[in-house]
Amino acid sequence: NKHQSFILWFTGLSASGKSSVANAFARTLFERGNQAFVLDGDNVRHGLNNDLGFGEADRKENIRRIGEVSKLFVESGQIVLTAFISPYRADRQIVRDLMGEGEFLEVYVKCSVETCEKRDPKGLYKKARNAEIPNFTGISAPYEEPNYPEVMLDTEQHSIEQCVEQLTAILTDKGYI
Ligand code: GGZ
Repeated sequence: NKHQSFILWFTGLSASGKSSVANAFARTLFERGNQAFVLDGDNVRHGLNNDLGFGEADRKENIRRIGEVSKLFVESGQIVLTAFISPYRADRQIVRDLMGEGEFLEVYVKCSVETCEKRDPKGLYKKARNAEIPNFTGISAPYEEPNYPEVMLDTEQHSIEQCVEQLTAILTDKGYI
């Protein structure tokens, strides 16, 4: 393979399926004998970044730190899967620029606000509509779609399993796995 270690940077709305696809794909990688590690809100926002909120500046800092930590993991030989909304193009570009050529793959987990709001697994969209949560992505804060993601997965049209199959096929085709 061309690349032993790299970042798969999942981006998309809350409830789009980023963590589900990332975790399912990490299991696939593990079964194939690859070293993979998932960074998401559960292990980063509750720990390293528990001083950060959801204003624009804090989201930028959230992504900056996640980028730096991911780079360290890549240096240690892992395939890193990150699952954060990362709503700003410029912030994702900063992480891309931090990495070597071909070491950053942007995975756009595409799903409309309408569908994410229908799923609403944690009731956050409802709270955002009631203004109980300010700056909620897709409702009262922006989400900037990637212009040229390396991979696009549509969780509105496809199941998590189908998305994992697509991702496996694309990364195999590109020579990453
Ligand atoms: C968006 C929020 C917000 C606001 C809390 N806006 O579905 P979840 O719950 O588990 O994922 C969301 C998570 C977003 O954190 P990220 O670190 O991925 O965001 S970013 O990359 O923009 O920094 C959601 C919850 O935190 N959450 N408040 N206002 N999502």
